[in-house]
This record gives sequence, C-alpha cells and structure tokens, in this order.
Amino acid sequence: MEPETKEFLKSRLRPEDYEKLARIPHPRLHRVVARSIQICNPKRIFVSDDSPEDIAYIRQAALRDGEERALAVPGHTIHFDNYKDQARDRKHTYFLLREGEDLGPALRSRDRQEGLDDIAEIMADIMQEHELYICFFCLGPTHSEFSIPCVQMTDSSYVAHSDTLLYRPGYEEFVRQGLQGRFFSFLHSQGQLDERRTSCNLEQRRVYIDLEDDIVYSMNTQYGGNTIGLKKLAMRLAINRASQEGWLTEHMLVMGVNGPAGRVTYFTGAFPSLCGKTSTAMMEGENIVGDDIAYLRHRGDEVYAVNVEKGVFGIIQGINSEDDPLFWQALHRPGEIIFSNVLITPEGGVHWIGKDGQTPSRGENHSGPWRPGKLDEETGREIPVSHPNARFTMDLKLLPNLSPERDNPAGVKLGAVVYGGRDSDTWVPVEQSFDWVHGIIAKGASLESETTAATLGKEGVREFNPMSNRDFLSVPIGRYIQSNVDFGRELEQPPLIFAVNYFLRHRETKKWLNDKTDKRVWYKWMELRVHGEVEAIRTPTGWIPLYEDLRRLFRQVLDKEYTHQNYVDQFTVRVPEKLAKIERIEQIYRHDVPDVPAILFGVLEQERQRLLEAQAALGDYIEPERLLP
Ligand code: SPV
Ligand code: MN
Repeated sequence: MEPETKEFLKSRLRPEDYEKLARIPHPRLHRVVARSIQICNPKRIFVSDDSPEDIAYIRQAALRDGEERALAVPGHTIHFDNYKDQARDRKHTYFLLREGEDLGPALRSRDRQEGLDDIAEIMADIMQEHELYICFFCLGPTHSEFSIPCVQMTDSSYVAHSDTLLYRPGYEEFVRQGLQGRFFSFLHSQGQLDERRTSCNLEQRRVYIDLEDDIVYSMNTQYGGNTIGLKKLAMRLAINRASQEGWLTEHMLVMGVNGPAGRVTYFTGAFPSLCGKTSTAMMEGENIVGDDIAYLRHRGDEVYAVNVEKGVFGIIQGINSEDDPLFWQALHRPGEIIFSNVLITPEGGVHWIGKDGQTPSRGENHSGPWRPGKLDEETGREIPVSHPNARFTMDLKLLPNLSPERDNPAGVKLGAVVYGGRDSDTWVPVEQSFDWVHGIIAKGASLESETTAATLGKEGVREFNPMSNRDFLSVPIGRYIQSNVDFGRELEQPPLIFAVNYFLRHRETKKWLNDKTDKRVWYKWMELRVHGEVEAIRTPTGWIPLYEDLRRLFRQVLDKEYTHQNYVDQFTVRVPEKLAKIERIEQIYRHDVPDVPAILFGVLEQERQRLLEAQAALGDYIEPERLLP
C-alpha cells in the first residue's frame, strides 16, 4: 500500500477492517476506497470479508437502520423505495466523456470534468450520518475466466444486503487475482432519508458511469436498478470491456433445455422488460441458470455462457400459484427474501397486484398508509396495491429447478441464442435464422417491442430495442452490432439463433394465438433443431417447424391436441407486415444510428428481396406448407 493511503485508511478504519483491506494486494483498490471515504466522509465504516459473521452483520444492519422490516415469515423482509424512486432513472444516468469521445446520440453523456465536479459537490460529506459498507463480490462464477471482481461501497444496508443475495462473494477472488484483477468499483449513497427511511433528495438523484476508471457513482436513490452496482451499473462497464476484448455482455437469461435421453442443451435469451424473460427461464420441465444477464465467450470453436449473477431481482406483479408455481412456493416458505414496494399488512403479510386471494382492506405500500381507492395526489389516479415494478430479491438456490451448472467456472456450452419481443402481428411463434450473421441482424438487431397499456397508456407502440440491450449500451449501437456479428461469424458451428414471439394475435379476430404454456413446445423444437433431429420449412425469413413435429411435441409436452388450423394461423408468413418491419428498421439505422456496419443493410435488403419474390409467386399471406419444395 502506498504510505499516504495507508496512513489515511489507518486513521479512518478500525484495525480489523483495515487488515481486511490490506490483505488484498492491490494499491489501486486502496486508493479508490480512500478517495471514496474522503469524499463521502462516513460516520462509521464496515469492511466485509464475506465471513458468515460479516454477512449476518449486514443483514442485521438493514433491520437496525429501518431500511428493511421483518415480515411474519422467517427470513422475509420488506424494503420501500421513495414513491418517486421506483424505477431506473434514464434521464439522470450519464456517461462521463472527455472532449472528442463520442458514444453516439442514443447514449446520454456529460463532459467528464463537469460530471466529476457534480459528483464531488453532491457527494461531499453525504455519508456524515451513515455507515459505509465496503463489500466485495464477483461478476460471473469465481475462479473463472469470466470472473470480474467488484467492490461495492454503499451507505445503504439494503443495497449491501441485496448484493449478498444476488452476487457471488468476491473477497477471496480479489485476493486470488491480486494485481491482475481488473475490478469494477461502485460508490453509492442513498443521501438524505425521510421518516420512512427512503431517499428524499430526489432532485439530486444521479447515476454517473466512468468507463475510464471502471467506476459508477450513484446518489440520492435506493431503487435497485439505480443502486445495486453489480446489476445494470456493472452491465454498462462490462459491455464496454467486452466490446474491446471480443466477448459479449448480454441482457439474457441462461437455461438448460432437457432433450431426449437425458441430453441438456443450453440456451440464452434476450427479451425486453415484461416480455417473458424470467418466465421463460422458469419454464416447467427445464432448468434455470440465470434470468437477466449473461457473459458469452469463445473457447476454441465453441461458445460458453455464464450467469453473471446468482440470484433474482424479479418483478412480483402477476405472480400467482397457477402460472408461477415455483416462485409461488419459494415466496411462501421461510428463506431469505427481500420484498420491495409491495403492500405489508398489519399481520406482517404481503400483497401485490395479481396475487391469489383478496386484496387486503388496509396496509402500507410504496405510497405510505394505503387503502383500496387511495388516489395519487398529482394524477388523481388510483394507487394500486403494489407498484407495477415492485420486486422480490432471492438467491436462485431457493428454487428446485436451479441448474447444477449455475456456478460452473467453465460456463455452459451454448447451443442456441433466442431473441423475442412483444409483437402482435409480424413474427411467427418460433423461427430459426439462416446463419449467425442473419440471426444477429434480422432477429437481434431488428428487435422491437410493443408498449403495454399498463406502462405508457398507449398500447401497441413499437419500441426499437436491439438485442433488448438498448438501455444498457456503453458503446455506439453500430459498434455493438459489429461486435455481435464478429463474435460468431468465424466459428465453424456457432450457436443457432432463433426468434420467438409469445404475443402473436389472429389477423382478423385479434385474439392471442398462443397459450402461455405453448412456449414449452417451441423450446423442445429448438432443442431438436440444435441437434439436427427435426426437419424444417424454409421461408423467406428463416426456418419454421413442420406441423407433424409440433403436433407430436404438443402431445408429448403438454398433452394437448394441436390442430392444423392453429398451425396455419400461427405460422402463415405475413409478407406485408414483414416488409413494413424491414422498412421501419432500415429507416432507424439509416437516420438515427451513425456508423452502422454495411452488412446490416445488405442482410435486410436480401431479406426484402426474398419476401418480394415470395409475394409475387404466392401472395401476401403464405400458408407454411405452400413453401414446401
Ligand atoms: C430490467 O428492467 O431489465 C431489470 C430490472 O432487470 S433493473 O434492475 O431495474 O434493471
Ligand atoms: Mn433486466
């Protein structure tokens, strides 16, 4: 340790905490910690080395500080974020850039010096009344080429507690990697708290991402997406690093799909928020590795994926005993779970939108004391029993369908990548792309998702969301797409790329064409395709299933009769809609995105030509079997 840093840290830390820091042989870490303490000036400091006592201390501190309250079920606690601090704050999230650096118009940035000055001003002495928790975690499994050690410095015991459920312990990983460790740092302060222990200085809420120093600063907020450093804050740092080093950081689930004779084939899948990502990872009969963020790397000619996390920060709205039996059971058993922004009843129970049973007649939720009919003072609208973005935080080990591969340092060998969005009229329920480049461009980079009435008031507005990663990009979109293209194009047998659509409606009646459980069949079909065990029909936009194969799988998997009419309704190629989509996507890339790889326009143009040819020969709506050779 450098003498000056050593002297400073010794003056501020208790001897046992100083020793924990000193054991990590990394002067840069010591400097980052010292600088953070200097800026924030905490009342007390606690350093965790992941011992059971240290983890227990953090859990206790959350109760002691009133950031969490105990519920009736042992291990369950509840946390509230401020009524106006319930989601990621896109508007106040900035990249710090030097003059001449540019991430393109889609990414919000600020002049680096200006931003650093703002941080220094807002964070000066911000922890005077608070304890600072310094904790170490690891992104990806430990002892792995995927491992990225991280230090989280936060004055919120709720944030530190959440981290312990969501991420693997990282203290030993810091010691192991020593000077080689290219760690990420997160400095967070919840700032001033009101009587409900929620952040109240919201005009000074900020998230600043500094790619140069691999550090993210977050202040005057508690909502997990703004504060849990290793989640979406680290994701920006990791996307940038991955793009420089030739691997991928993706907004993807990881799961094992169980094929015939005990075979397990691993899939990753990218879906925008509220489009079925977690419910796919939790599908009955399959095994979850992760539900939100994945790293992908090559090894030889193969691709391996890991879950960056070990827990789930899941949306609780709509979880019920019938559709989500495994979450339902886990949420009702003793175990370490943090509920956030749901209703707490006088008996210490919880309730949320869409939960089985009657809505309680009173309790406390994200808005304070609550009764049915309570109105939002500003909008005059009724405040629901829980916030639509209310969540639960738990380690995946509480689930019986957890894959035994979750912590494998080698990762899982990837068989397929899936992209899906909310699309009422264009994509068929499942389709295989022709090859890697076609899949990245025509499926991933062309992803759109329709907004729901619940979120924006306007239904059916399509939002462009490449790889469902738009909110988290830290490189220009064009470069990000190029990295994805390059990642698989040289491989002899890259993972297959599929597109899925759980939200297709009938062309005339506008009724849903799929049941929630149908996706279980699509994944079994894709699993067989990965191994070349089923034939498929070639359409202008990719390969789709044969009726007989689906019929057999519907019977096997769901014990359901799948009619030919259902197949035709679902898999008819809708040429005008597909052409319109190409037009929309092309316009976006021509006008709103600089430096788009030329190959993108080439792939889209070829797709357009194939569609036009098919239209000339077979018409606007082409039933799948008319495409058989
Ligand atoms: C998402 O919105 O994609 C999430 C939750 O996973 S958050 O942590 O807010 O990003
Ligand atoms: Mn997410």
